[in-house]
Amino acid sequence: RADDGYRLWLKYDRIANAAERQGYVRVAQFVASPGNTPVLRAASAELTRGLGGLLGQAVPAVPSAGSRTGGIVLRVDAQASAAGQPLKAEGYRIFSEKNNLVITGRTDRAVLYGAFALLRQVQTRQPLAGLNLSSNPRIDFRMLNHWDNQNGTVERGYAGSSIWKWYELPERLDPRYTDYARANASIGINGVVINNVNASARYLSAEYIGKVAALAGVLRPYGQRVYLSVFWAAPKVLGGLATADPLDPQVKQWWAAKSDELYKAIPDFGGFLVKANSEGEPGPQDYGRNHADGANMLAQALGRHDGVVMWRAFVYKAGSDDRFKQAYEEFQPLDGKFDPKVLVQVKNGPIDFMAREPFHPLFGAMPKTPLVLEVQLTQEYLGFATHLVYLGPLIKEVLESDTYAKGPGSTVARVVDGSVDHHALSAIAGVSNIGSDRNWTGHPVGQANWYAFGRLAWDHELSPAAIAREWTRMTLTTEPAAVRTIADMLGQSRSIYVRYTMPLGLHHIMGESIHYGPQPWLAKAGRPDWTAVYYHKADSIGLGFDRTATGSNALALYKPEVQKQWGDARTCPLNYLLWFHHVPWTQKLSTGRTLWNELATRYYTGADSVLWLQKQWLAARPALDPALYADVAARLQTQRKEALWWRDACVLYFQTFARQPIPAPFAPPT
Ligand code: GCW
Repeated sequence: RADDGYRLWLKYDRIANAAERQGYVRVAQFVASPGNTPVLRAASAELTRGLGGLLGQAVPAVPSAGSRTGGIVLRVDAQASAAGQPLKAEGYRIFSEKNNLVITGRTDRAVLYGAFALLRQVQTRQPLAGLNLSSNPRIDFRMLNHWDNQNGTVERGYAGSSIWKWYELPERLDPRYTDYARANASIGINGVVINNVNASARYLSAEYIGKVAALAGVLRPYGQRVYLSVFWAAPKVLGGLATADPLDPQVKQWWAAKSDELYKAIPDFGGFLVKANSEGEPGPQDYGRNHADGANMLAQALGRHDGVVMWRAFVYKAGSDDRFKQAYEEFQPLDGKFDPKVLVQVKNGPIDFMAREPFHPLFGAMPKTPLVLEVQLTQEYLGFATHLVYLGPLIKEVLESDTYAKGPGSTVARVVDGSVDHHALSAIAGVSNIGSDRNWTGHPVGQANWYAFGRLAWDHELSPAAIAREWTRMTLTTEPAAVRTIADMLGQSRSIYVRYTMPLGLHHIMGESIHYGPQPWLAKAGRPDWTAVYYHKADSIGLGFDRTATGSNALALYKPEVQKQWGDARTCPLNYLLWFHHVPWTQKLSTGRTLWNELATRYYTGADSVLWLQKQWLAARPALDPALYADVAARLQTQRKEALWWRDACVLYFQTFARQPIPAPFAPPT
């Protein structure tokens, strides 16, 4: 049967090789589980289903192993430890005991994660016998943020409409919700913000709280809590109050009552995500208050309930000389002023989810505040669902960036996981790329971005290349040569995209509003920060945004070690060059080419690399499902067409400033 992609990486098709299958059968003859909680029942159901499929024979669930051996035992053990260290609440361990494989952890959720780890082991054809492995999540709140609207559309979504069917809830629970929850659990995601940060107040109405509660009921057995994005002015819109001032007693009272109502319906409700005073959304500044006043009021409204407030730092306004600095200027001075239940959620870069950005200068600059790293999985600036772009390397690049906040090694990952500043809370969020498309993500390889996010959120030490191989084997094929070919495509794909769209540190030169395709010529009065010319600053001398002391001086927001890396145009890594420097067209770069020649070379070789992607995909064809092969092959054709569009638009536009010929061997024949 043709693979329609619906099962994602949770494919439990029978292992073709009989000897290989037999090897697993010997150690996976039954699943013994007390099954006394919904989470444990989910874990044992997944194992019997998964192993049953992979081994091609029933793997029964039993309440306890008794004297049986050769099976899998699920065990919640408050004392569970690994290598002499107590496991974290969600950490698991798998080990052999009396010829059984025990999956253990301190909570039933830990056992659920262990169950998926064991299945992954089989799906990627690793041995089970004698297995001894353990894993703790490094970050506590591993969140998916949906930008889904109440009317079923998804902001910046390219995979159909929202999977949430509000008009059917709470009565009908689409079976898809369960498959969604399984997919999330399999990669360790434990929190879901179900609605867009550009939020409708309606989600806080009694009617919708009932619907959200029904969804929470589906996600709970899979270890996920539900959170809501809230509309700041809800007390006015829903409550009929005259104000939404966070210091107003009636406003406080309204939010406290709303929290009580939410927790009554959803006892494990996770909390609130807030976009305030950003891109036209209302917020505390409308009343002369600051972000901390707003966030703290909500935190206090949560009161005794076990929830948190994630307050977004994605703010910028017209009239600044450099948007790069704005979030820092508004938030950094508030460090130390936030309630302990507040986390500040910061995008990976200072502008907006570009294909490559320097890390956001707030990381490392707010030691008293737990910061959430927000990355975008949906490919708003990365080719929607038509360009093959694997985001593992992008996310890893950010996580590995060294802020030098407390000396070398103070990476963004360690700021976020709380280890640099010893925070009690830690969180990471991915803006979801899924929708109602049969295969969830539109582009089949978009699934890898959902997958990689979860895996890195759990353990930021994992390598994106290993994750790419793992995903490929679970999702596409286990044939070794094809796995290598595809993992190689995935590994290169983001660099290729950068080369033909925004090489050398160019940024924000995409099409207006829709953010699709190139529009480097975009200029307009009023909101220069919504144009392209504001960011690339091309002129007869050169190209790029001077953010050193001779320019906006945004570079000064970083620690001196970072400034040293990026501060000198002669030594700045080329990937970041035009982020920080206005470079003469004729300047010789470390590659030996002038800026103009290097720019043109990158656009041309980048666009031609799509031909390489196509060749690789063709080489893997015999190992792939035909329908899936054809789907990606067709999308690659679109990608090639659009890579040429980017190349020609940008090279020809910048040529009007550089006034130089396109270098050989790329120059079109005359
Ligand atoms: O990247 C921009 C998007 C907006 C989005 C905003 C944000 C949800 O273009 O669509 O709004 O960021 O992150 O708030």
